[in-house]
Amino acid sequence: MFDTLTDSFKNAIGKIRFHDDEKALKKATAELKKSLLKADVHHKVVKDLISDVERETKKNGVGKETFLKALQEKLTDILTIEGAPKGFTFASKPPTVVLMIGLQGSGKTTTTGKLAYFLKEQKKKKVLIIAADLQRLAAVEQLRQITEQIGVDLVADEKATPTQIVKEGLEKAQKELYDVVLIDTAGRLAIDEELMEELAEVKAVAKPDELFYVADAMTGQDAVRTAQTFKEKIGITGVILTKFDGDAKGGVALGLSQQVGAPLRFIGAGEKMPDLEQFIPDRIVSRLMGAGDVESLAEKAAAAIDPKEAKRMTQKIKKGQFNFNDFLDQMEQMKKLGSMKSIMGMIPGMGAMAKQIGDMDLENSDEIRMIKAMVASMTPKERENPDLLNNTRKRRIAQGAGLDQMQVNRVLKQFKNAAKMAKKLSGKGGMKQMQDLMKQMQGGGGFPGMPR
Ligand SMILES: Nc1nc2c(ncn2[C@@H]2O[C@H](COP(=O)(O)OP(=O)(O)O)[C@@H](O)[C@H]2O)c(=O)[nH]1
Ligand SMILES: [Mg+2]
Repeated sequence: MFDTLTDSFKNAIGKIRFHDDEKALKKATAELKKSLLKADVHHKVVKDLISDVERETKKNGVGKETFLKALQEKLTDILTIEGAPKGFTFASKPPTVVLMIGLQGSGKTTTTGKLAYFLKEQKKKKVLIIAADLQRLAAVEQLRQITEQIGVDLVADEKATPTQIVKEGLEKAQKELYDVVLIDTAGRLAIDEELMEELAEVKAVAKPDELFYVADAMTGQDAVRTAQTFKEKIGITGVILTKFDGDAKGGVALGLSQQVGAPLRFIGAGEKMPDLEQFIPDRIVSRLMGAGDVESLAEKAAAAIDPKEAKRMTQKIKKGQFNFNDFLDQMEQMKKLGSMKSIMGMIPGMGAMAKQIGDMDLENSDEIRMIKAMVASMTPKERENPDLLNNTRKRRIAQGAGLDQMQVNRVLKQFKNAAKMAKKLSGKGGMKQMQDLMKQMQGGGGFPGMPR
């Protein structure tokens, strides 16, 4: 995420020389301007940003430090709407009611699921979803599948009207003490009066604490314009930008809050449930300036990883007892953190590696699939103790997994090496070794286990 933008900032920063004069500053801002426009940031936002950064830098004496400070301040300024909450905030009296609105196909239903997943897994909340899109029969079915997958309750009734189902859902939420209620609504291909009336009625009944406008990032500046219209006609408290993974440029995210006058609150970057990230201005600025976003990463990890379990695992690794069952458990935990690329992007200095990894899919890489097939063909004892695997057993496993014996040998060797490496890293001086390893990987050579 934000690759193009981060690169633009890095380039511009690199253009400021140590013996600084206004010429160097001009060169840097010209570079920044060019690349921001190329990334699709709105021209007014760019003009405003450049002139403010120039003025502030000059005021404090031209130099790399002053330039960076001015840029950081201005970016935070652009992304921040005064008085707007940082991250998701809960109503003082539960349930917190959230209305999801937007055009058809923008990603409302998917994002409703993602948001529910985020609130359940990261915030440990009891979440109820109301299906108030009764335009299309398939819409309710889609939501039913999503809620089953993530284990969240759903209120739906194909024969009710949107306001009826919302009333019914809210009553249930009151009675059964839900923390959050998310309401998925119908969209249209374009803005029309009938839709606006329906949404206004639903809004009157739901009395939402949050009104999220869901916008498709791939529609560029159109996303901004429709958000403006919905803000005028219905009123919104925030925007969620979806399909950010398909928008290579990413500049819309930078100008959106200022242009719409409502904060960008979340970004969706993928079709899976964990692919939703909070948009918190200072953290995003930190990432744009190449400093990573350790806070978000720590939050995600803390929510996904059970500390007791983590301790048990570390002990096993230290004793060299890491086995196939542990491996599968770890894979499950990793999945909750989201895509590998988004995780890497949050670690300072790892942006370049994130790019290399591309969209490596933890679940579906060839290696992982082979290991899963092999584990499925093992007896419980073999899963617990990889050392049991002699040639006879390996042959049986290869057959069961539909692999040849060379493949099985290769995977076993990799697994043992990985366990050895983990044991080493968990000991003293492990962090330093880890850094060396990362450096090696960044200097070409690829990432071990990466699909070729
Ligand atoms: N790649 C990608 N696809 C998404 C994202 N969000 C939604 N989609 C896809 O966009 C399509 C429309 O989404 P849906 O939630 O049904 O839109 P709705 O009509 O607004 O409810 C579906 O195929 C989703 O899988 C995203 O962040 N990234
Ligand atoms: Mg929908």
